[in-house]
Order: sequence, then C-alpha cells, then structure tokens
Amino acid sequence: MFKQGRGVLSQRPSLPLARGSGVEFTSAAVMSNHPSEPHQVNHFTHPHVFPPARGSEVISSFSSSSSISSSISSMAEPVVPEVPPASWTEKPSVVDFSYVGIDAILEQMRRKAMKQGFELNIMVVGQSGLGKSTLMNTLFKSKVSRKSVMGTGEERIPKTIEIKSVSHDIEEKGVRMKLTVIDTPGFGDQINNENCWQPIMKFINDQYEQYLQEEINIDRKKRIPDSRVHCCIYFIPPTGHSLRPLDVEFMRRLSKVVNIVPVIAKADTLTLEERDFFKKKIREDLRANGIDVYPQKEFDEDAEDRMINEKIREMIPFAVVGSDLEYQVNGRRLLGRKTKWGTIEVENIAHCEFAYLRDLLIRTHMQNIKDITSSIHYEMYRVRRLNENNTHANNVADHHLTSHEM
Ligand SMILES: Nc1nc2c(ncn2[C@@H]2O[C@H](COP(=O)(O)OP(=O)(O)OP(=O)(O)O)[C@@H](O)[C@H]2O)c(=O)[nH]1
Ligand SMILES: [Mg+2]
Repeated sequence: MFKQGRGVLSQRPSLPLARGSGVEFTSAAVMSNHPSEPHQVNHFTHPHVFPPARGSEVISSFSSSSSISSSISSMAEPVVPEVPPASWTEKPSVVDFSYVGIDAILEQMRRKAMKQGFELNIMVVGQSGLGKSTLMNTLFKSKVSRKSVMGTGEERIPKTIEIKSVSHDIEEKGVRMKLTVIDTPGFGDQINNENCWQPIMKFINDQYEQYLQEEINIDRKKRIPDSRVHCCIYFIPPTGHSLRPLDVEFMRRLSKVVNIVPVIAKADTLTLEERDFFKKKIREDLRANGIDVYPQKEFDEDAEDRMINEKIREMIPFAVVGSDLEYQVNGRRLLGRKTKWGTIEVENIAHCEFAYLRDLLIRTHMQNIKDITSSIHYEMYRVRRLNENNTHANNVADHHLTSHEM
C-alpha cells in the first residue's frame, strides 16, 4: 500500500561500479580505509593481453620450435611474431564515451550506509495504561526484530514510572539498524494534569541540546551519536467520541518539536463502525486545532510524495492492538491477544493497523522521518539556541561597553 523501499538503500538495485570505463575498482579497494588511494586494478577488457614482448623474450619463446638460423637472424632485427595472438587482433569492445558513471554514486552510498548502519529513535507517549510498553514490545517482537528478542515474554509488563530507552540491534540482508524505543510514564493519573507534557518536552529538547553541543564542539566527533527523538507515537484512548482537551494540548505542543504519529490505543475495544467513525472524528479534530501530524503536508516534496502521503493521511490515526505474547494459530506462531471469541492477530491487517504503523516507521518512511527531524525540528531548535546565545553575548558586550563608557 505504501511505496516500498523508500529510503531503504538495501532495496536499490546494485549498479556496476564504473560501467564501460575500462577501469574497475575491486570491492576491496572501495572498502579500503583510504578511499582517496584505492588499489586501482586495471582490468582491461581482456586481462590476459600483455604488451608485445621484447626481442629476447620472443626469441626464447620461438626458439624451441625454430631453426638455429632463424634464431640468429632474429638477433639482427626485432622479431615480430608471424601470427599475432588472437587477443591482439580482436576488435576493442565499443566504449560509450558519453557515459560518465554518475549512477555509481548510488553504489558508493549503499556501501557507506551498509558500513555505518542506521539509527531510529521512537518514543511512545500517552495516558497511563493505554498499552505503550506493550506496543513497544510488540514492535521488537514483530517481524522487525523477532530474532533479536530474548526472553519468554511471560512476565507481566509493569507500570512505567520513568523515561526509559531500550535499544535493539537488528540486522537484515547485511543492513544493520539500531532501533531505540523510548518508553515514557503515562500521564493523566493526577487530578491536576497541567503541564504534564513538560517532562516529555524536556527529554526531547535535552536530546537536541546534546546533539548541538557535540556539533559545535571544536573537536567534534566524525559521527555524532544521534539520540534525537525521530518520531513520537501518541496514544489516543479508545473513547469513540472525540479528542480530549488534554490530548489536543499535548499533541499541539509536541507537533511543534517532533514528528508525531497518533494511534488509537487498544483498538480491539471498538467495533469496526466505531473505529471508522472515531478515526474520521480525530482527523477533523486535528485539522480544527491546527495540529500537523506526520507526514506533514507542507513537507511533501513532489506530486509522487503527495500521492503516497495523502493515502497515509487518510488512514491516520492507526488503530492498533499490541501484544508481546505468541499463540499458535492454524499451525503458525503469531503475536496476538487471545480472547473468548478468538485470537486477535496484531500483525494481520485484517485485524488491526499495527503492520501499517510498523511499515511506515521502518519500511517506507524511516529516512524521511529522520530527514524531517534533522532539517526541520532540530534546525528550529538549533537556530533558536544559537540566537539566544548571540543575544546573550551581545547583551554582555553592551554591558561591558556601557560600564567602560561610565
Ligand atoms: N485490550 C487491549 N489491552 C491491551 C492492549 N495493549 C496493552 N493492553 C493491556 O493494557 C494493560 C496496560 O498495558 P501497558 O503496556 O503496561 O500500558 P502503558 O501505557 O505502558 O501503561 P503505563 O506504563 O502505566 O503508562 C496491560 O494489561 C496490557 O496487557 C491492546 O491493544 N488491547
Ligand atoms: Mg508503560
């Protein structure tokens, strides 16, 4: 349903490194630590063609089959073999001189990306008990990283009382990814929920600040560790009515600093009609309150982007069901929730929309989510902070000047 392979470099077709140029780099050369000095190997079209041999070598090679007289005469004039090796007479293959090889950059980028790997940081936010920790486990246990998850999953998930990050290194077809999910304590338990977004906003801004400090460091690292929150999954309680003022306020604030993807939590509690109605109502509420969730319309890059993202916008919020328990269904082990009337399969799109959410985050829009974090949200933070510093520096300078003048 979404455009497959977007931002997933591994799915790009591999290209010849320097097609038609006659000069190839071995993969070892490209992978070497000194890209500026690769061990250039001239694999000419026929690697076994050598330049014409000098006289003595030709003599020795002909001596075994020639008479002594011919070998004497050969000493007077250079010997040219009567029948040149077939390879000399072969027509050179047609070289396309108009081909520069710009497309080889894709292969270079692919190799670099494979070596570096990818990082994605997702945060789960919402009222207490909506299944945030469960969905986090679902994400790790689902197809994304079934292999990397240990443990039985039999223990009950405790109430989350502090912001906690959990990371898993996932590898698929040679591509490495570090997926970090930041679990947050649920809010809404207190009678006064005023400012309950503050700890979350602080955490997000702290990560931007850390990144900024690394960036402006004179001795900065070649690759800055990226702990910035790339996406925040916002859990909406399955009331079936409309967005609550608290959710509106929370999302309005969050959407200004981070990409948010809203989801209807515990969607198994709604009938299909209720689910459709609620989804539509939430979209209207978001629009009415000026809350721009991911993928934001204003960041669509072209008509193709717009077409794909429009379909996603029509589906948002995803109605999800979470579980970290596996059950045997028709001979297959599946993540699900077992009920009296059957098992809800969390990865089955006929049952809920968890798979759409996962595909959006990891399969189709990961790079875009990271790009928007970096070029929009972090950029805004950076500009604001650097302006603050400048204003502060100017004030200090003014203060010095005035005290001097006095
Ligand atoms: N029906 C239903 N129950 C769920 C779903 N996801 C989680 N639960 C259950 O809801 C309860 C709370 O789940 P948690 O994952 O701990 O919720 P949480 O949002 O992390 O809660 P806090 O840490 O207190 O904020 C558990 O009993 C889960 O099994 C779901 O999709 N549907
Ligand atoms: Mg929790």
